[in-house]
Amino acid sequence: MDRTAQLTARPARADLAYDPPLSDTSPQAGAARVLAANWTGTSTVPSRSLYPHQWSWDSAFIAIGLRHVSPLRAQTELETLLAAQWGDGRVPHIVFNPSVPLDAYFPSPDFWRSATAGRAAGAPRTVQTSGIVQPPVHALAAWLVHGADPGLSRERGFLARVYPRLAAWHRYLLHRRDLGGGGLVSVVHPWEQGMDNSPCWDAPLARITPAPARSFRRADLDHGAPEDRPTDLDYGRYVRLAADYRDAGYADGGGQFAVEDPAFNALLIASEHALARIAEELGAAGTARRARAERLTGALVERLWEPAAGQFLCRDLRAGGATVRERGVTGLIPLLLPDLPRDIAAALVRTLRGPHFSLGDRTRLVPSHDLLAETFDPHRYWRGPAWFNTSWLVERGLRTHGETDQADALRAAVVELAGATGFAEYADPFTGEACGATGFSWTAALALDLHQELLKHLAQGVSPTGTATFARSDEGGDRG
Ligand code: 9WN
Repeated sequence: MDRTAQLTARPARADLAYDPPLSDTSPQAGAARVLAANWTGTSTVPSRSLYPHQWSWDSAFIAIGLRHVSPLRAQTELETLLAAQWGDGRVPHIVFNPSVPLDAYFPSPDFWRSATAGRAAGAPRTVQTSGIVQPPVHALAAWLVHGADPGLSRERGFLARVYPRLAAWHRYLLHRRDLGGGGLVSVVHPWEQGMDNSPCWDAPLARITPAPARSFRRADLDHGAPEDRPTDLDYGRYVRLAADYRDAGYADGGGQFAVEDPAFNALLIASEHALARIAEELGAAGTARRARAERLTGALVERLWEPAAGQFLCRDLRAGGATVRERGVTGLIPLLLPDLPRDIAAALVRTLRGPHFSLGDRTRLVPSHDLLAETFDPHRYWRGPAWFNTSWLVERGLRTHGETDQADALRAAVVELAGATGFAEYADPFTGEACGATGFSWTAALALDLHQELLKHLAQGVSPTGTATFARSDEGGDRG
């Protein structure tokens, strides 16, 4: 916590641990203000303009930063999301706010029709949601949020309440989404993986017949420049895939799109390790979860590691398990796993610094796609620009593997550029110019988190190499 700001703060609102005065113009104060402005009372919108509901992986990243501002709000953020969990265990990618007009975001609740189309899968009756999912960052977030104020967490029974839901969520992924039968989870829509318009989806999407453009109205173009957003053709395919899934009652296994993705699976493994810690905190054993996380790490390496590329690549199950040759940032995210074989971690660091991502040379934040690819575009959604959540994950990975100088430089870039861009949704990877929405919640949250890490290390007079967020299974991990 920024003690100076705390001392000079206005009398704090009850649930705020960090409530800087308006006169404070530091980036940390700016980040806290973004999180306050985007707070709805029970959760945080990613962006007031572009994304006016609650998003799943956004909420996990937001909670990781929000814990420094208000541990209570951070707990509530995750609890609100998990309250919309389906009976089959899936955590929906959007939880809709009923007071937001239907035309503010597409696809809206009347497209997903969760309560009716999702009945067999156990969709909730009282809240409307989408029917697809997003990466499982939640158990990791819950563990970090607990560590920010263990007293409050225990008093409220936070972990005891979220643990069964998180366990059911992982069970859904592991049992219903192992579509390739090799132990890894598949995504059935590009929106599930979170990097929606990545060139990694071009080949798997190419065989999908797009829904006709006149059958839907995009709301994103009311707020974003068309040349930065996915094309109408891509949108037509997103809509077709989502509509087919809905019309099949959100049953898994039959769809035309099924991809094993490195980041999605790595985040599941990190969260499985976190669930082991949560279990232990609650007095149970974490051994089986750790063993599962190790098995999953083995499967990730066996199925998605590509030695010649020096990174992980996606596998397209509907093309007979063919490797997708595009190099997305997704293939670097497994660096966050502490138990990754040493030679693989070293190769990932080389790739990150090499010509394809050029970190520390041509780029300061990690680009979302291979700079050398024909498909690279520095401004279009997930086809090249840098997002702050992926840079945060890579920073955590670099630190975990003892790459302290690289991690320090990336941390400085995240903190500085988040503030300088007005907490932009993403940035031009070469110039750092703001792109997309500003006042974007996870940008503010994760910049705040890295700033807190920096303060903590300065206070300790050391720059530790790595147990902060992603600890080895035999280490203690972050307790706040
Ligand atoms: C579809 C909310 C979400 C993020 C995704 C990002 C974008 C939505 C969209 O916004 O996706 O879910 O309409 O483009 O790609 O990662 O969770 O911030």
